[in-house]
Amino acid sequence: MASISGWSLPIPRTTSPPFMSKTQIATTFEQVAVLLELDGANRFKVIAYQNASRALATLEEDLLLVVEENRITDIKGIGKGIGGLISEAVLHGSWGSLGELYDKIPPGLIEMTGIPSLGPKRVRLLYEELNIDSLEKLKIACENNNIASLQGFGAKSQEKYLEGIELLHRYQGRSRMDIGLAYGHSLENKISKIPNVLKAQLAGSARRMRETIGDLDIVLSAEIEHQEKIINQIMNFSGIADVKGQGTSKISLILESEMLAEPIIKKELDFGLSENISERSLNSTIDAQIRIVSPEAFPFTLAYFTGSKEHNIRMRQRAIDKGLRLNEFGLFSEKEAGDKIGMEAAKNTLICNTELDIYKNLDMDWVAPELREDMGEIEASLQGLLPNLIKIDDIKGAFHNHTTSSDGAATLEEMANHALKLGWEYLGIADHSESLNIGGRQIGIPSDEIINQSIEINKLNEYYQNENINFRLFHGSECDILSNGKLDYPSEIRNSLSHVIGSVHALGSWRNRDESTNTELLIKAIEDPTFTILGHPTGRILQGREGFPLDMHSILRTMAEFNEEGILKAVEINASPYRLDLDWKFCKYAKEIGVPICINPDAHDTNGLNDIWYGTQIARKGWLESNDVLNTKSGDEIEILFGK
Ligand code: DGT
Ligand code: CA
Ligand code: ZN
Repeated sequence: MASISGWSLPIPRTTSPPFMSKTQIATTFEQVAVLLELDGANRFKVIAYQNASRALATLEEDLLLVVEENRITDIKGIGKGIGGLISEAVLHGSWGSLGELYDKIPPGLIEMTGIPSLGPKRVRLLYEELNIDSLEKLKIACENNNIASLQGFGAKSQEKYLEGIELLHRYQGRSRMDIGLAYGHSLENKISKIPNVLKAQLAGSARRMRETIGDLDIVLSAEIEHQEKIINQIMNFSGIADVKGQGTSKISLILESEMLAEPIIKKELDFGLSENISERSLNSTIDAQIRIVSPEAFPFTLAYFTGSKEHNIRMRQRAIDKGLRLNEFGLFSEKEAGDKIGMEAAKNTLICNTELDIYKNLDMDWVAPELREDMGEIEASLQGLLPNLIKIDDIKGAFHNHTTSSDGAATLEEMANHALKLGWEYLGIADHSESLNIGGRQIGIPSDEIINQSIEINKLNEYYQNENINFRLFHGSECDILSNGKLDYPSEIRNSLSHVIGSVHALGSWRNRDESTNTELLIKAIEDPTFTILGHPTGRILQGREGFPLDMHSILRTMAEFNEEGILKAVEINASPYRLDLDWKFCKYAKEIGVPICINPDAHDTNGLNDIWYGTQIARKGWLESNDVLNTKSGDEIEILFGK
């Protein structure tokens, strides 16, 4: 969640050790590191807490056992002082003198660190120099041009901060899909295991696979006589930061990362995703609304809270057109219900055992939750024209992935082995191109070194062939689209590769230009004969930064024209949960006009390949079928399409 109204130390919830869990302590230490930096503490002290946090987050052993056996300082990254704190937290549930630090730092400073380009060190400077201790004061200072003159800051920083404040407000209280789903499925899992719970299911935007999730909605069914006991058991779950409300049929909670301590065993999420989550979810919280209903009402309540609101409105209208009324408790005759409302009105509901029955009673096909956005699904359902959505098992490989040759953390071979483990037929390698610099450091592969990667790839491909392994590597490049619309690298190099993913990275000039100039320049890049795939089309980072202005329809139309002539130009759904760019709202259009889509994890390590799952959810949300997606083709088919 983006909104942080000050931090506080966790309070013990159990009556015997361990009073604090690994995740609670790891999260606390992560916060302590930020607080220390805000306090101007010694750099080494800050790093010590960061290291300890990481060490705990990845510790596989039982922490209580480690503490009891006095082995805590044996763990790499944990020294004597911090080791003592850990023992105290685990054995006694207290935190030494950390409370003083928590009290000392103004909450507004913590909130300011939520701005993407503003770290604790700069926040401290702003506080010391200009007494800025809240987002409001920061906004005023930026608007009055008070920051540009500070040493180390400039007019650009002011602009960035203003943008950041706006983003923070817009996303306030929302979580990225990966984090939201991890919480949602964990909670759903835990609730399902409570005795006498008949069904428990995640609803709301999480079930609809939105790219960000406001709050979680969970619907559970149980016979009325068991409901009170079930509520009490939920209230005793670990991982509840706070209780916002508790009634007989609804509880409203704030969850924290302790909720994620147990691995998610849910089948459709069993895609190695939990390994990514632990490092991404530290410090997060999310709200959850849990509703408890009788078994008869369950499908109606589930459908209602799955939404979207817009879809619900259309469904209600459909019911009205058939002389019926639909609410969260039932589907029943309007005439019979008369003035009655809510559960009372639904007393004589048509019996529906599942959501499917609700749609059936309205002469409609069941609509997959992802599609319930009133974007044409009602009409398609009435006409029997809903798409047969792509599934994760349809995916046979991916084209945009990095290795240690640019900014990846895994070698070519490690990446290939992970792809094999996923059951893929191929893996496209697309490291960054020559021009890409980050902070003055060259990230991309220089022109004269790309041949080395080719040799290595050919060698591996020969090996796969000799061993009769149905797997191959495609040697591509994530080639920078320069600010003038030209592609990086000399054309001979691009020509020698199997595929060229054109991506904009130096967003600066693109963000400062108008939509039509950007569109024109991007089209110029797409028109280059070596260009194959448009990578992360807008450059957006969810909850981090907006993409650059672009007429996406026009871009897609240009690509469609090429495809009509048999020249492959595909657009990427970047599957990283930080990006999910192309936005799902454009997928249906791309498909309708005949632009192939590829789902690309943009993996920078082996686990990153698992992100393909998120991209596939977004593809489903965008109405895509297996046939619309390039990575459902076989290795042989891709080879022909790439012409290499
Ligand atoms: P979120 O939480 O902002 O990511 O988005 P949702 O879609 O989960 O929305 P939320 O949590 O406010 O409500 C869950 C569902 O409940 C929503 O998708 C549809 C249903 N709902 C909520 N308010 C209304 C309403 O005023 N009218 C109708 N028809 N449905 C509603
Ligand atoms: Ca919600
Ligand atoms: Zn990129």
